[in-house]
Order: sequence, then C-alpha cells, then structure tokens
Amino acid sequence: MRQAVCAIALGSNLGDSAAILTGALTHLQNLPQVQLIAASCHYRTAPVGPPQPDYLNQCALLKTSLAPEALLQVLLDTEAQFGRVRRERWGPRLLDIDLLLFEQQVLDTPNLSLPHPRMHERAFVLVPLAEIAPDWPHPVLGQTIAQLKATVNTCGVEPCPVPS
Ligand code: PH2
Ligand code: MG
Ligand code: MG
Repeated sequence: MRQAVCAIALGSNLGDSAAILTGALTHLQNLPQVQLIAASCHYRTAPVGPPQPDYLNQCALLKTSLAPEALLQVLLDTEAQFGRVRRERWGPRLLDIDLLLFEQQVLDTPNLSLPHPRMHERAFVLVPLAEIAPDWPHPVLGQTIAQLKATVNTCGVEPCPVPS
C-alpha cells in the first residue's frame, strides 16, 4: 500500500510532559498503520496565548498508509488516551498533537487544514521541525522549513535533554 510521509507537532504543559511526549510517540509507533521515521529532541518553549506554564514541544515525521482525516482521528484518539480534556482554546494541556504537513497536500475542511494554518509563524513548531525536515518546502509558501525558521523569533525555544 502507498505510504505517505507527514509531519506532526506535539506539545504538553501539564503533568510529566517529557514522559507524555515519549509515551505518545511510542503509542503511535506501535500502531500497524504508522511508522515513526524521525523525532526531534524536546524543546522548552515560552507559552503563546494566555498565561500558562512553559511547554515541552517536539516534532516527528511519520509514514502512514492512512488518509489525512483518518490519521487526524488517530492523533485525536492519542490525545484523549493521554488524558486530554478540551477546555479553553490555546489553554494548558496534557497533550496536543497537530498534523502539520501531509506530503504536499493542501486541504481546507471544517476538521482539518493542511498545511497547518499557523505553523509558518510558530517558533515552537519551526525549530523542532527544522531539526528533522529542514528542506521540506511549505506546500503553499514555497519556502523550506529552514527558511521559514529564519523568519521567526526563536528566543524562548530552548532544546532540553530527553530523559533516558
Ligand atoms: N500550543 C498552543 C498555544 N500555545 N505555546 C507553546 N509554546 N507551545 C505550544 O504547543 C502551544 C502554545 C495551542 O495548540
Ligand atoms: Mg496546537
Ligand atoms: Mg491541536
């Protein structure tokens, strides 16, 4: 079956965030329809939005036989499995997983927009993504992830060691 490559962003700022990010990637990797092909390190990042604790953010590349909507459902199920309860928009959370890129697909449906509509302005996405996919061209803007990273303020996005 044809496999697509996609990029996801993970974030957590409640609970044991490092363990949650690691657990979420292990969970995804164990699904038969998903292969983990790369993961960035963890970054401690200043919160964007309402005042709340710092986040741990990470990006990963997956290969999947799933269609974008089906993969999104898998990501939402994974969030729920790690205790996510949806409250205020942009508020603190145990686990957020966003689908950033799905090959070069451009899509705008009520449930899913590809590429992720705010990824190009978010240092907490571009810094970890540039670590694993610097040459991936943004499907709409045409610039690579490394080029987009150079356009944002990366203060407040600091690599931190992944606990072993
Ligand atoms: N996610 C948000 C809102 N603000 N800030 C940081 N630093 N990291 C995030 O993952 C994040 C955020 C909504 O998804
Ligand atoms: Mg998000
Ligand atoms: Mg989300």
